[in-house]
Amino acid sequence: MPFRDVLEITVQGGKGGDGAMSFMRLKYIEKGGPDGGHGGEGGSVWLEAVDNVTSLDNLVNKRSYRGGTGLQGEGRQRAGAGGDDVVITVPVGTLATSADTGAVVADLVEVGERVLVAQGGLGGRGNASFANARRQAPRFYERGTGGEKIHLRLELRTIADVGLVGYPNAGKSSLLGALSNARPKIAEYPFTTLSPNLGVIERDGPGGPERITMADIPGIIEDAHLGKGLGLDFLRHIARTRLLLFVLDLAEGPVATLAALRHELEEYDAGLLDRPALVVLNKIDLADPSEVLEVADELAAAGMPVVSVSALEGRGFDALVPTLFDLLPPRPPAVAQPAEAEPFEADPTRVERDMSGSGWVVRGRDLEAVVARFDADNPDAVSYLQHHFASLGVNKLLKRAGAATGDDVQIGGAVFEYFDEEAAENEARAAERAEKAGREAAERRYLSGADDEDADEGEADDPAADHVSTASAEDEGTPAKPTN
Ligand SMILES: Nc1nc2c(ncn2[C@@H]2O[C@H](COP(=O)(O)OP(=O)(O)OP(=O)(O)O)[C@@H](O)[C@H]2O)c(=O)[nH]1
Ligand SMILES: [Mg+2]
Repeated sequence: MPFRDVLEITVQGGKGGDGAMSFMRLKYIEKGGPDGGHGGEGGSVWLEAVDNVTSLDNLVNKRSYRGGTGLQGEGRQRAGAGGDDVVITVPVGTLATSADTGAVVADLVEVGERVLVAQGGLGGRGNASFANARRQAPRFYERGTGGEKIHLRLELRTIADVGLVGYPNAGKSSLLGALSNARPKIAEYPFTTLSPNLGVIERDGPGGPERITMADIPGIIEDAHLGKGLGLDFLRHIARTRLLLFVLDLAEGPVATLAALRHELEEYDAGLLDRPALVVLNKIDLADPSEVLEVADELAAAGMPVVSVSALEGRGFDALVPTLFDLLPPRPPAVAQPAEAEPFEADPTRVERDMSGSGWVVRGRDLEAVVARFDADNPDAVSYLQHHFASLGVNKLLKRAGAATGDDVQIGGAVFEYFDEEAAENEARAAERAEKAGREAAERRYLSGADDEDADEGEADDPAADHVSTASAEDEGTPAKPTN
């Protein structure tokens, strides 16, 4: 099976449970109070870094993950159970980015690290939460919300202290095998190594054992930066190491090879050339010492320390190992790399004409999210929603746009009927004034002995305080479905 180090998956949090609608039932008490509990939260999806897998191969067959669904709340104020979380294990060194925006979601550099990648939905509130002095028996509940969904690009980037960079067959695997505990495959043909191998080099230091991890990266060839050979994939792994070790075969034009390797790195990421590096001139057992010295001198012109070795015979390691420890820059402090917050785009509430041209559509993420959580066919829920409309300034916006009482107003998936409270109040006030004037006139007539005609009762009834009321079944049928 080919080695997978890049893969896309879809993760989604579970839906939150709906709140419950329930009323207490007690012996001898006919109507108990509302006691519906909250819905459970939806389960979330996490990524966790482990070190017992070295590729993304085991994710190949399952590309979609979803957290468990939260259960609905119950009577007696009992909350519904939360949905189960899902934990996806990935090799340490996995970088997760949004496949859509490229934003970093998780950079798992330590074993055991866990990052939330898709939050489960919220549970809805039960009807008990909506009771207050005015609304003692709310016959509605809040719905749970859907879980977060994201399309992730997972990329495995080997994390090692030292990265071995060289042409195929230069002896990189031989060197790793001779210096460390790793036992990579070694053979006399090129491209023996097809996926990165990791090894640990240990030595006794004054404060106990000191360790360096070394990655044997598949051979780089000319135009690797353009994707040639195993190219690009492995340049990525090299980019995650702190010290570069160029491995050159003494018999294969090492000076030109070094220049070519550096060129490939530079083309991929120019910053790589600024990284601490050293040169290992390998296979010295196949040449005479004078030739080795001459070539080593030539290589030194590049400005990096040069160590001559024979990976096969273990020669030169006395100089190589201390040089590695000396050159390795200190590990940067482990800073949890926070996911780059995606810019939060404001989605203000706004009013537009609907498609028919006679009604209105009110848009806005916050407003639509609130409406989606309630049953717009339920009068109790609608009267609750009206408070939100007022606080979000929906009524003012509609009025300014020119809405008139009776107009259809679509918000998310629900249709309401606009009621212009101010106009109604003005009308009522005018009627009151007219009534008062009539009464006074009648009184004057009475005092002056004129006809005692009844004063007009007027229509001073306080209009419903509702700003927007649902299209009721009598006049409109059930609220229309959204038009979009
Ligand atoms: N004589 C001699 N042969 C060596 C030495 N180092 C490696 N070799 C041989 O060179 C060949 C390639 O060695 P590998 O370690 O597989 O080379 P590599 O750089 O890992 O090659 P790829 O994985 O193909 O990129 C093998 O036949 C090794 O035995 C050395 O110091 N002296
Ligand atoms: Mg190899």
